[in-house]
Amino acid sequence: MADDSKATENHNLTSDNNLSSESGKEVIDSLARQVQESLSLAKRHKFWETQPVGQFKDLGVSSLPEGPIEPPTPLSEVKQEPYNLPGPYEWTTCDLDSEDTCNEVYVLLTNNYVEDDENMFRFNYSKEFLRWALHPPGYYKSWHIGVRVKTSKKMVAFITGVPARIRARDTVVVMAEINFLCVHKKLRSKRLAPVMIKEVTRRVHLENIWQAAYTAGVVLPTPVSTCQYWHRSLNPKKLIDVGFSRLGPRMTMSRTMKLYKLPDHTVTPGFRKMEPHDVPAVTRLLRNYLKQFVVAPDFDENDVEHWLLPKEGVVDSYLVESPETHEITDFCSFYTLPSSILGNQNYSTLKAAYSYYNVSTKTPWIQLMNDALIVAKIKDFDVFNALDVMHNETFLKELKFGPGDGKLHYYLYNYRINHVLRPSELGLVLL
Ligand code: MYA
Repeated sequence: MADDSKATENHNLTSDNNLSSESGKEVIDSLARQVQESLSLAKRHKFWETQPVGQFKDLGVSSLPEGPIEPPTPLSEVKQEPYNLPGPYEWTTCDLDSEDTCNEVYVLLTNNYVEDDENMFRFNYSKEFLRWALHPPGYYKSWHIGVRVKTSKKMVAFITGVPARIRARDTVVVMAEINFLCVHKKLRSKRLAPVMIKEVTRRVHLENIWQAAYTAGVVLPTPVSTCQYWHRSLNPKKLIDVGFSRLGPRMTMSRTMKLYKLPDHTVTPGFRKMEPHDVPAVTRLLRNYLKQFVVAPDFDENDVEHWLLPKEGVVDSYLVESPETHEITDFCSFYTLPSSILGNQNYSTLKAAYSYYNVSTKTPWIQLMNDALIVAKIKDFDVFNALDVMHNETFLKELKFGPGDGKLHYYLYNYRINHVLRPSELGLVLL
């Protein structure tokens, strides 16, 4: 946007100038045009400009109606054949239940998925996690899409969708949650990503679904909200040793370790692990809590069973059962997402817990989430991460989380929300 206004300034400058000769004016006009073009080109999104997503030029234009940007096309008009890939590559539908396929996906992501800005850490989703993330109720295998080299069959790219009911204000919309877009490092910048996005879109359309939700670290047209990660050290010595955090000014290692020390046991009476028989009560608690956010999942009992029942090494959930009434009053959960530590002599993995869905009705937020930190510490996590979504801001600073440097942008495909949302208006966490 800043570039555009600069270009306009340049243009005005030339047309207001009293130039003596017409040819001089033409030269300057053409120069101005070139400057304008190059400045706006730098900000152009050749692919995203063609897609039904909020465009930067429409930011703040609240006269456009909220809801779908374009209507569904008749299913018979949806392209029946896959998009063309460049010659050496072919599509493959991935069966994550197959140990071999799951392993191929795991290896691709482990070596090529998201890194931090300084390339010190790379997400290392486990195979169990991938199976969980990609097999929710009603999933479509056809939405788990790989790209292979035709000759060697090596998997070199991946993208996935899973179905979800997501509420935007008063409307529940069936959407695809798109995740795990990855192109092998050696094949970057060849415009493979747009083909993959078009192909997953086509396969989503074939199921008569026309909207999607996704998050990314990069700015694209146009975020519905921009959130920030906060980090709570659980093992500060390791975090400092591997360069994840730095020793604060006037801090020694022993003072830092003391600062982040946590009790050995949780403190809330009735705090315990969630069990299968808790699914109905947790669903009620969570549905009631999520009502207040502008964008949030519409979870039913099947969703809660899948996404929130504890799964070893994947997702942990705890709740507070009132010792007197046996009512379930509070809930907290986190998922396990380690990162590979790139090029460190002493450590290869950072064990990170990511705050998932939390609800406080009786236990104060700080006490509830401190208990979550205590169980994460007991389970040997090095760091507990949380976005500033939902009510998380009420405990982040007090519980000694520090702000991270990266931003996470939330997007909706083919769905317009008129105002950019504050993170606290978001009730959605994507993996
Ligand atoms: S976010 C995680 C993304 N993955 C990584 O960051 C892993 C490491 N990076 C890579 O593997 C590659 O750099 C990727 C791009 C694959 C990301 N989301 O092929 P290219 C646009 C959307 O030459 P490459 C996640 O998984 C870019 O702006 N678009 O680039 C959610 C440019 O378009 P334009 C992205 O670097 C994914 C074009 O791609 C992203 O080789 C949600 C360049 O293509 C990104 N993260 O490959 C996907 N990064 O010219 C959208 C770059 O217009 C889903 N680009 O600027 C949309 C909904 C679809 C379903 C709809 C159903 C109705």
